[in-house]
Amino acid sequence: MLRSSLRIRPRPHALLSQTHRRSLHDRGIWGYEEPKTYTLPDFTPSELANRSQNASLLRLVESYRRHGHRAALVDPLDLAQRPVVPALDPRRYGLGAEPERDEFVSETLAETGEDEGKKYDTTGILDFPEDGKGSMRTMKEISQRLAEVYCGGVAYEFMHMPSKHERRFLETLLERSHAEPISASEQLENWRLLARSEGFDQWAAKRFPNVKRYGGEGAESMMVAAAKILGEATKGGVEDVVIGMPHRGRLNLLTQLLSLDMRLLVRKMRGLPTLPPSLPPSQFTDDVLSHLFLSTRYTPPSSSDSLTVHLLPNPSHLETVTPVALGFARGLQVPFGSLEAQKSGSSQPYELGSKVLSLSIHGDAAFGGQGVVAESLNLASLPHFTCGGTVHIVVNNQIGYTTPATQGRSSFYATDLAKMIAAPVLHVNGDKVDDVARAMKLALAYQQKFKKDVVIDLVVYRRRGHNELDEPAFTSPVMYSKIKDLPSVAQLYEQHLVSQSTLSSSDAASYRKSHFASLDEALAAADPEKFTPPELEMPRGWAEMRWPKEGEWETQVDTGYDQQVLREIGERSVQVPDEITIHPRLLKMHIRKRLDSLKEGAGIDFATAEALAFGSLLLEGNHIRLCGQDSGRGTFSQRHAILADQTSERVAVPLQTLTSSPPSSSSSSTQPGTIEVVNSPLSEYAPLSFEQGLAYVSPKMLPIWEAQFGDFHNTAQVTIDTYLGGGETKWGMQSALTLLLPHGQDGAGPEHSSSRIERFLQLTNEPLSRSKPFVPNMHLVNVTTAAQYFHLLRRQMKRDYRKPLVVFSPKGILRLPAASSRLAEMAPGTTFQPVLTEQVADPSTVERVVLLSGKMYFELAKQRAERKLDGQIVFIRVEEISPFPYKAFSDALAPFPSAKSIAWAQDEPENAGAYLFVLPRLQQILPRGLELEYIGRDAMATPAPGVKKYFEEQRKDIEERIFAGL
Ligand SMILES: Cc1ncc(C[n+]2csc(CCOP(=O)(O)OP(=O)(O)O)c2C)c(N)n1
Repeated sequence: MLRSSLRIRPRPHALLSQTHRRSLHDRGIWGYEEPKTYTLPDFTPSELANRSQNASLLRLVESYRRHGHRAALVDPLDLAQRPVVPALDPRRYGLGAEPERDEFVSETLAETGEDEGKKYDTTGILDFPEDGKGSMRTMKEISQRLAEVYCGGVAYEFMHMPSKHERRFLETLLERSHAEPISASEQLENWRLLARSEGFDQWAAKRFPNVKRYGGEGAESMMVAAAKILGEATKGGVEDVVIGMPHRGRLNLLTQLLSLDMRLLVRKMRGLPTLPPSLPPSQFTDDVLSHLFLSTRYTPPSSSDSLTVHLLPNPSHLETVTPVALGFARGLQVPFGSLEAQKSGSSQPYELGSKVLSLSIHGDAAFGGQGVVAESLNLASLPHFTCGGTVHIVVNNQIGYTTPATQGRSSFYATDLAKMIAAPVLHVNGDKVDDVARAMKLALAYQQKFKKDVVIDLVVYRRRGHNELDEPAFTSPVMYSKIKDLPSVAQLYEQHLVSQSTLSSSDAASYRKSHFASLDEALAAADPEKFTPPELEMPRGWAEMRWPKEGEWETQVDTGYDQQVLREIGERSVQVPDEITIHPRLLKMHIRKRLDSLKEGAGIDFATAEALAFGSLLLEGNHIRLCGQDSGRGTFSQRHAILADQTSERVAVPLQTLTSSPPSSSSSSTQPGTIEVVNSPLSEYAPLSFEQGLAYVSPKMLPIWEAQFGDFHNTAQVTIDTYLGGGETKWGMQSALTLLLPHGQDGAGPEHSSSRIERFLQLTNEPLSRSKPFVPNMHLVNVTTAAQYFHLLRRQMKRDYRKPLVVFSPKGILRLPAASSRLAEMAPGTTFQPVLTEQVADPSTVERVVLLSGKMYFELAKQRAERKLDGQIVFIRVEEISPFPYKAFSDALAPFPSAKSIAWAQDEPENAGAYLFVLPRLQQILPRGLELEYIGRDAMATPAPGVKKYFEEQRKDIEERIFAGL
């Protein structure tokens, strides 16, 4: 029965209005995705009347929708006792004899004891397939239909969703389509996929018995699930699918569904590299078998359309790839998809999630156990993070390594976490292949309609141990005795197709045989004599980039910019739109100050320098995304990149106007890029990883992630280690990801004083010896002037290669006049300087040279003046700590051969900061006969003392030691 097409406009749902409320960014702000409202046909008056007349029947039906999943047959092992679900007993609703509570068992429908002929009007309550019988149905028919739909091979959890429209969309769709026939050709294709996946694992076990590959055996239906999503996505006009997935079945998916060259896989299995020989092992160390990745075109069987699949590289750390893939999926769309849509003159606004699909595959133990999953789910509908809905597939083999689900999570279902974003969850029995395909179709239909996340709990099992060399029966004997006797899903499906004459046993056998032979052929073809790994595919502009040469880092690029245009950029960065009335104090402390400094061409502070760098980069066609907690205003109230109207809270990002109307003084013909300024949720791991994903999309993208205070980056340590630090060498993927980590001792205590410079220094690939040439994996800087910051940001995009940059960024000197710069220091011909030294009238009077880094310089310079020691002691600042600027340092030291002592000063403890890194390096360039003295805090268990008294005592001590004896 069809529902009326009457359209009602619902009042905005509480969640949606909350979204409006919590979003500082509104319409017109680049990257802002407006929350949508949906209307679906309401019930007709006669349907409404019947719903109230047959309220008991309605309660029964609603109970199935709410509780049916608990009685469904979704576990192929059927290990857990399915509970008796009294809520599914019609008698509880007066629809039969008196309830006998213990009697009801959900899978065998209870006799109602009622007159079997009695019929109920199901109008507006339950849909039946078109069978000509109309809406009057017996309780038996009704119960049977409900049990078929809600307690079969797919179980649905959707009644927790706050939107009535979304619930009704799903309910209508699943009730109509739950038994939709699957065509014989699709069934055959699905069987071939299962057979290939199973065959691949058997082949690998035979040919490479000692290689751990985390096979897909027991979870082969993941292949069907993925293929169905890709097939439906292709039909729906999706152009790119971004996949983040872990180890399990990854190789099966890569080689048996996607077109990863089997010869690459064989090389990996033989322990050989798969990166091309043009990337030398001195720089590119490659990665393990289970981290293979690809970008490829995919054409579904019997389709002429295709799409691009990006299966992203992953580290072993489970779920780290999840937010990275989300960032990649958004990056393809904002700005690139949106800009393409604008260019093509499309009248339709670009809708996230329609052309690019995010597909996230998880293990059951990791999904519930890894906190980053919760962080990532939290990004799903946030205005500047959403990528238009992710389809999640939890490959639920009911065990994590050796840990059974009962010890791995507190929740009932492996997927319960997804309810935090009220996503619908479909639990599917992995052994029921047709149900898997139907569930995936439904999931994609939901994502495409609402552009929101949906979760598939694909319940399967793991036929072998965690890896192929493990014995699972050591720890899970009952589970594994059951699995031992279970035919594989490929075998079960084969039997099913043979029984319905879709497939013959002989055809099945010959398909398997020829598949095995084709794998052997690939093995032979992968002979290192015959096969060399091809060059990496470089999508979206990366081909314009190159690999830097060893030692090239020492040459600085001209990062200066036309001063007149910079002035205009600066003015535009504080131009308030007419419709916005900002806070009056901002006018004085921020806008006027900035305008004055621009006019004078001096006193440019850090925030202004940053705005100038951003604006100039935009005008050169780069896209910028600045993301961090409270980054719009800036933790230190220094940035004010987002201005809020004092009455409506509407906001403006003044720099954004450069995109549509460049300054009049700019003669550049380049189409300016976009800027997205994002206040992130209060987490680091997922947002930083998200920016890392974005950074991989294009070399035109400058994603900047900012920590509230530097210390907090360490909750995202996994991504820093495995992507930022090691990504390029493992996968040959460059990125310009830039971290701003406010750093500095100012008495704020153990956790607001340090960005753990020492840890980043340990992450660099910098050799200990100066004479060993290398290509740095990242740049680590601690800048002390606004101009230096300007040049650094620009350097990120001015080179024809990309490198991650970590800025131990200033806090206390953001507005310090001594740290400000002249506009002329940013003019054409100027560059970043890795070392800053001081001009001394007569270098021969200098007795002591103190090398240091960061804001401490300004305090010491002040002290020196007060102590009247100018000319006796000189400070040399290292601005780029790694790669260590040997040459610039030697040049800076050269004028002071008569100095009697050289010290390294730092306000961090001895075991922290840059000391242990610079020591062996400075020793290579110090003037003969001089030892490097250490002046700083003693080694400590924390980065800074917790109380002011100690802090001051230590500060004073350092100061005294620096000037002692002069
Ligand atoms: C962050 C992290 N912790 C621990 C591990 C070690 N480990 C590898 S696989 C695995 C079990 C994963 O179980 P599940 O998520 O269910 O996936 P499955 O292997 O069962 O498919 C563990 C604990 C890891 N890889 N990453």
